[in-house]
Amino acid sequence: MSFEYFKYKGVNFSHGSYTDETLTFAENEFQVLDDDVYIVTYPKSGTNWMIEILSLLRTKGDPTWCNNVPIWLRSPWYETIEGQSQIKDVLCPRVLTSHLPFHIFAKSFFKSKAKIIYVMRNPKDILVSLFYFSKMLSLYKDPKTFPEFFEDFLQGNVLYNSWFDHVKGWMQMKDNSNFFFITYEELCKDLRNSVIKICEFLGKDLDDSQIDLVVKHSSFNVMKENKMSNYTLIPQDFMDQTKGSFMRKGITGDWKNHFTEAQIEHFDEVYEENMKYLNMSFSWD
Ligand code: PPS
Repeated sequence: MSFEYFKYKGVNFSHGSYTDETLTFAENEFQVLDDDVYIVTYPKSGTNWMIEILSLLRTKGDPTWCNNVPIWLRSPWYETIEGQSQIKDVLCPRVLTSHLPFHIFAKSFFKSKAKIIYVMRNPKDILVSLFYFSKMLSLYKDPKTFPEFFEDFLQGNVLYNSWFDHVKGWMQMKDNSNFFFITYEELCKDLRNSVIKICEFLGKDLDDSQIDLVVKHSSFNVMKENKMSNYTLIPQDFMDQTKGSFMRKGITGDWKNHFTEAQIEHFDEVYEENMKYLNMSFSWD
């Protein structure tokens, strides 16, 4: 079973977890607090990895909280039906999550001192990760074939619309002091150094051994075994674990195992066309 999509301000959402009311609330009425931290991402960019890292930073590397409380309760998606009912129980200072594009993010954020950590990932790897995840999660339309999904992704005909628009929208914030962006690729390449940079942005003071613990407990293998973080607790009719695994591969460059030469060429053309005015380069360029 998969839910139908509807549009809110031009963006695709799924009836499974969103309504016009929750989105209107998220955009216009939700009260951001000055000490909030938001993890903002396009889907499959490393959202949950960042939740795990920030959860471990809160406990200075002690994994007890991560091992006992589901990841979605530690840092709910504030725009979803479930997330909005869970927020009241979130520990302060709150760490909340969102996939919302820039133009419909909480208006109150822009008058606050709250912080955003924006995680980006090579869109080719996002496409592959999202293809497999869409087969499992009822929130997403079941992708028929890889070539069809490939086109849908490039045209933004997916949940939360186009990766290109998401990134271009949020990059308007890139020079703001309360906005920090990091890539999935950086996390993979040097997790320890990435954790140190995140601590600096958040003003967190952890010693070397505490940082080591954060790195250890947020590794792919540890998260994959942690049922509070690997999404195996989600009911089958919402996330069908027989069709895949949320903690799928956790690597960079898996697109090379999926794209044909023609798809690489087509993707690169669309990428160039969409990103040429951004004046930024990324490790995957
Ligand atoms: S979601 O559904 O949008 O919230 O997904 P998101 O958490 O953004 O991204 C899921 C992908 O991140 C990978 N992942 C990790 N990679 C490396 N290390 C760690 N610790 C980690 N945790 C999650 C996860 O495996 C998904 O990527 P793929 O490529 O599908 O494996």
